[in-house]
Amino acid sequence: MSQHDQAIRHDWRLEEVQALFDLPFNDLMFRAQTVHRRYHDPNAVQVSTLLSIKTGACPEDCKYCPQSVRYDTGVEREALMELERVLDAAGKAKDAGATRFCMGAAWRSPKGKDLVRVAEMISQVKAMGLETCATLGMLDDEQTRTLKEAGLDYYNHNLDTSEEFYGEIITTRSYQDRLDTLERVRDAGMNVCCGGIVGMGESTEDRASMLRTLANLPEHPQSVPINQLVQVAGTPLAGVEQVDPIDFVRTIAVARILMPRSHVRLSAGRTEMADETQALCFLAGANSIFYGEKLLTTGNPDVDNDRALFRRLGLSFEGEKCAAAPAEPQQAAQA
Ligand code: SAM
Ligand code: DTB
Ligand code: SF4
Repeated sequence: MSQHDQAIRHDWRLEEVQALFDLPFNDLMFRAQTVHRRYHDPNAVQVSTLLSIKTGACPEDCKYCPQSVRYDTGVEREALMELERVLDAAGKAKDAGATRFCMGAAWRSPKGKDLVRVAEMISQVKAMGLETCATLGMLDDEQTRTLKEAGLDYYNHNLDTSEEFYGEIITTRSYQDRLDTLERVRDAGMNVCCGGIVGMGESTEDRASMLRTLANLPEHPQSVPINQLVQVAGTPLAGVEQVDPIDFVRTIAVARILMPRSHVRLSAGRTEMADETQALCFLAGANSIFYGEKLLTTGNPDVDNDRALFRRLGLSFEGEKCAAAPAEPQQAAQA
């Protein structure tokens, strides 16, 4: 695809994005699927496995998050994980078919010698033949350089929601702080993984605004995770009205149209989602998932369930030919 591909735009207006959300569902899906097929294998899905390397007691106040020290969610504080345990988990993820291993820490930003330890985890996981991703909070220039030098492939840092709605969700760091970290990561030449959460009580306009901000960055994030809020008892967002599955699928479709080359990840929330909703998300252009029984602190579908779903849909694991191919005749479809 040429550098001057007209479909790769960074000048979306809010009304245009809003108009995509307002399309009849079938028209929206057709447009998303058309874009998807132009840039991607429509039946291949990238799979990443998550590990929480530092859990709980985070000083930030993100209202959705079970790891904030401010909410009583039952998540226990844990120290930074030992290297051996991280490598063990990475080995298991690789054996199960994951191609990327994402390490997450409940930090506002990394401190002192912790980053040196994380850098060692990154280089050793990479040496196992896995792509590496980390999500450690805000970064300064030197920290960004350290991660780049360790060989980090992707850095995850989400916008989470629109700039307009952001103040309702987080008060301990600004939208601009997030954009600054994203700029550092991009300028250091690492791949950016950046998306948000749907189902926090935001409006459709907020969803449109967040996706517009992502699409109008100087480069589209290579990976765009769209999370459905996992409601955790004790967080301020527990009990908020749940998102209509069709509206969730629309959000995926608009992300696909706005950022044609990016991997759009159907992220948190799959445990609570019907298989049919997930199938619509893949049809709308999602081509990445978190794979493995746990996200960071909450559950994710069993690997066996995901393999069965992939078989029913004829999907394969990107970069790992036949990892999910049927070993026996397809049965699940009749169930
Ligand atoms: N502490 C770092 C930070 O906030 O950047 C990294 C880890 S943090 C858990 C990574 C992302 O997970 C958040 O930005 C948010 O988008 C997502 N997340 C956290 N809790 C969630 C929940 N309950 N449901 C859906 N997504 C969630
Ligand atoms: C992302 O966008 N979603 C992931 C990952 N990036 C780090 C995290 C989801 C966390 C869900 C709540 C939990 O398990 O603690
Ligand atoms: Fe901390 Fe990240 Fe959770 Fe916010 S999302 S409370 S920064 S772990």
